Amino acid sequence: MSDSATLINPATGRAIREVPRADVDEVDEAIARAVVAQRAWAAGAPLERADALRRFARVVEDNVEELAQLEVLNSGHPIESARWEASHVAQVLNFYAGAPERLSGQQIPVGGGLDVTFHEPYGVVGIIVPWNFPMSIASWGFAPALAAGNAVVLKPAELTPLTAIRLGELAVEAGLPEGLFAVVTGSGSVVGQRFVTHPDVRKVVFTGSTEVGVSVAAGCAQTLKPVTLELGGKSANIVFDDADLELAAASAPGAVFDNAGQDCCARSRILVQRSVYDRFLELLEPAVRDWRVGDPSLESTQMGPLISASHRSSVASFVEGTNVAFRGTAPDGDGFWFAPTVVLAERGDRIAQEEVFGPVVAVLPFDDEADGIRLANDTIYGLAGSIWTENLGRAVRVARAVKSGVLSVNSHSSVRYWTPFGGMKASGLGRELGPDAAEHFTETKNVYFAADA
Ligand code: TXE
Repeated sequence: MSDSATLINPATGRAIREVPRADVDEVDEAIARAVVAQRAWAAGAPLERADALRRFARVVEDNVEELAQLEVLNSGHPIESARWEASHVAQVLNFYAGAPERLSGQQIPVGGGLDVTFHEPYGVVGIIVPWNFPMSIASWGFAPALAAGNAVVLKPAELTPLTAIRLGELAVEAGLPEGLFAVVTGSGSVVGQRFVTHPDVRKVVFTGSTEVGVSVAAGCAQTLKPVTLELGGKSANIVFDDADLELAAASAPGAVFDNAGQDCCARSRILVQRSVYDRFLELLEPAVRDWRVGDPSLESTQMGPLISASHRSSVASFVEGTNVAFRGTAPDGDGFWFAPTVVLAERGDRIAQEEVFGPVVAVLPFDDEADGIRLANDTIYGLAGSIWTENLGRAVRVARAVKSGVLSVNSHSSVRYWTPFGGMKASGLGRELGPDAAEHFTETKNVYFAADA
């Protein structure tokens, strides 16, 4: 028998709904149904899978507003961001709806016959999702996994399951076979862990903290189960003295405070060349003070609350004892509010090394190009980063030298569904999205046909 968890609206602190917490037997039942559904799904023509995913995309498009409102309620995302996230899910589905007919193998020259390769689906894929971008991160896994002929069991984060639950219903409404895409709510240590240990889950995709990611990978190693990990970050926003400083400063708050800093790609370290350090801070201050924090249901809001009371305490603990340069504003009262905060940091400080996952940015000076690169690489992470310079040669050199999976020059872009995304070092293993993602949900089979038998 499953028990339930109470969901809280982070903007008000009030309870909104009870959601079941599955036990191991219920997880096993979902996996058993997925095994059956997957066989029929993979046996169908590629066009059938493509059409089904296009229908799923259309149903999501028709329900963007409902999904967005659910995310505002459950996660405190500003409504405009939530609408973008829901539309993004439809776009990801549409993009990978093109994959079933493009999963071509190879024909390799051999003597005495014919040699061909097939991209075989794994079977059932387990996807474990965090609370920061509940819908979009889920779709990065389930869309390409389904396109490649797999079934999916998806575990949303305990705090934010509402949009995932609704996506599971919309999949059935769109005509996807019953059991093919199952959303199983519950705790990480029960549901997530069962994906890791169950022999019929043949691949795991995990997004979350580096600590849990390492334990998921260790568990998957026991059964030689491939795993994709999207983990933490401490990404650098590197501002050189030849940059367009006005533009760099104006865009810096959005690069770290979007989603209240609860973003694995948040540019949570701003590294500024010493010769323009003071000028940059002068320009940054009004941009931070103007960052609009408040009611997430308003279209003018740029940043909502943090996800929970305990996460707010954790974020606050990072700021204690630091040198705060200036702060933005946040509402008082109920809800897990935290004002955008700019800290002047030294190399080696905890605030310059660890992922805060909140609206806190550390600013550090550097001397020259080599020093800037050294500082950018001076954390265990390597997910994203931005480079601000008007010097093309420098942009090329620095982009090649910074050890991050995703970099952006004179902008802060990180995720486009048609380009690869993922981290180096402690930020992860494997890549999601981009042109090859469906193939990552397959195993290559090589078959030799003897012609002279
Ligand atoms: O992550 P967890 P939490 C970082 C961020 C944040 C911290 C904690 O710093 O403050 O992690 O967040 C499931 N086996 N990031 O506690 O615990 C869990 O139920 C299998 C950064 O939410 O890693 C949830 O669905 N699954 C990151 C998911 O794993 C398990 C995004 C993530 O939970 C499990 C999120 C287990 N033993 C957090 N234990 C980013 N950078 O994007 C938990 N889970």
